[in-house]
Amino acid sequence: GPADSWWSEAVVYQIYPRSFADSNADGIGDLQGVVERLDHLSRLGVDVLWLSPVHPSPHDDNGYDISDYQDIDPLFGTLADFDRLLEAVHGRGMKLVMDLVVNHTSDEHPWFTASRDGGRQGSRRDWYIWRPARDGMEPGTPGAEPNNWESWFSGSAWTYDEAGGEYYLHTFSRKQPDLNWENPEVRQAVQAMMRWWLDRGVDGFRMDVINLVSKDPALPDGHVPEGSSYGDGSPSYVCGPRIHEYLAELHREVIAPCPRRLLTVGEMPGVTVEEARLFTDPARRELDIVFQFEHVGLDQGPGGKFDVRPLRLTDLKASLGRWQTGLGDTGWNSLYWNNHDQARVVSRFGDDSPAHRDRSAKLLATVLHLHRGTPYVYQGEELGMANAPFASIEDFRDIESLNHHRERTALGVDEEQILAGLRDRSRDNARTPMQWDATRHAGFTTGTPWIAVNPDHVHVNAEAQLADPDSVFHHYRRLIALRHTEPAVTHGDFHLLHPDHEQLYAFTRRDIASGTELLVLANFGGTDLTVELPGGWEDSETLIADLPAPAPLTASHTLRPWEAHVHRRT
Ligand code: TEU
Ligand code: CA
Repeated sequence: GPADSWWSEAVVYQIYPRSFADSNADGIGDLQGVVERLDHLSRLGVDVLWLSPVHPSPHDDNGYDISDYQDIDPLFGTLADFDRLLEAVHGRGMKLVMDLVVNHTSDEHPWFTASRDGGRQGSRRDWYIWRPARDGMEPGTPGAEPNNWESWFSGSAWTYDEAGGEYYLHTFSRKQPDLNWENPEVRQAVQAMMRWWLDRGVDGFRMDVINLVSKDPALPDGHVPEGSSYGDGSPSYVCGPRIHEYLAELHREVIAPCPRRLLTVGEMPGVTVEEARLFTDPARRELDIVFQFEHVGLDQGPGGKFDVRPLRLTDLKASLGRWQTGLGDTGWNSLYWNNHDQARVVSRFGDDSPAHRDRSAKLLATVLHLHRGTPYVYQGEELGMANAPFASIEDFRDIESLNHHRERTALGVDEEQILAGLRDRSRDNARTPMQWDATRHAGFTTGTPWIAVNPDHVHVNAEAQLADPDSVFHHYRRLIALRHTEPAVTHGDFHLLHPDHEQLYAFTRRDIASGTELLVLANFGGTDLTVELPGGWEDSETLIADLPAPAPLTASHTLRPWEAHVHRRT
């Protein structure tokens, strides 16, 4: 089962190369920069590096629009640089997982140009999803799109191509046309490309929006939410009709034949617990782990991701608890707060004010890493990096944010209101440069960074935290080390305590084999909190605490603001 696989005891560190370390002063992070900073990962103790895409790309979506799957973008280096990185990672006893973006390519990928050029007779016409205008409508005119679907990056999900007189589907930007997975040639080309990277020595794949690749070929109109002019196509392609068949095929054709035990992680917006059980059930041989999105959608309203609502702790506990139970005896969870698409968790679920920032960052780490599953640390999270103080729209770079701003502005929405949503939720919050030290551009570059460094780097940076044993960094390091030494962290079952409490996050983990039980207590708030503990924990050992001297446990125990501990009894 999954609890016996190497990755069930592993911690994964995600690098977004553009923002990690720039070795040649062009303002953009690169592979050589990653090589030079591998000590940071070794010190933290992580087992796997997941690298966001580094392939040639027009960078409409920062490399998630790939124009050549089998090369490295000159911005990031060369294939030789990649091989050196892989060797250096392996040399340190770590593994490297690539990002696999195959729901779509760039519109500049030769597969797409071959599909588009020559119109309906194009040589690879059927590699993408082309449709004529809606019946009786003049092609290319407003409302003539084949259906009413909205793109995830605003506007219609269809773009008209004059030459062939048809539209192509793009779930994301118009420069990210969706591949037609119904066509077996497409699937074979993807498989061949994956084998090429495995032959180079990579240890697995994080599969971008992989649960969107199977579309209902009827492509029916979607429901139009109130206040929107577009329909929601997701019921036709989130975990679509052939998704399990496709993933089983990838596993059979590419993953299983590889002599190494690989790691496959499927990024799956909209996936339910029931579907995730199927995807990660080892007996079905589809995927090892999925990234689900339920917990990162709890603090948004019906207006979508920029419709910001406060998080209710009871909702967070109920959601993560349901996933813990749902993937308890079959399947396996990923554990994450952050990645390159999410606002910084200390600003979002914690408190990034000076008084509570470090404590709340540590608490969030403790709570996440003590759940059952494989934890992911996104670059800078281990420093408690926070959201950035974006002053105006000029400070943003992300296509999703810029398109949203343009669309809302055209609808007459107030500028400050749009900016407030972006400041809270823009993906650029995750993409400001890694904060290495207190120097001008945080040690990220000696040139001009492609996106501004967060000014708080003068006190929030890796150099300062390495020197401070009570830092967020060392707290993450201790949590990662605990996972490697305490079997109950990996194998223990999960039991939520006080589910209805609005400020306390508490649970136990019990490992039957070793007879060990862990208790996690976390005060999600800026005030003292007195809690009644279950019996028998008074003499337990404190494994993790965020303060140098936590008070010994008592039946009625007071936690200080944002305080969290882990206890063990046998
Ligand atoms: O993300 C898909 C996804 O589900 C969202 O997180 C999305 O990026 C957006 O935030 C919706 O509001 C993956 C990648 O992680 C993302 O960076 C890419 O932009 C996207 O797919 C397209 O490749
Ligand atoms: Ca560079």
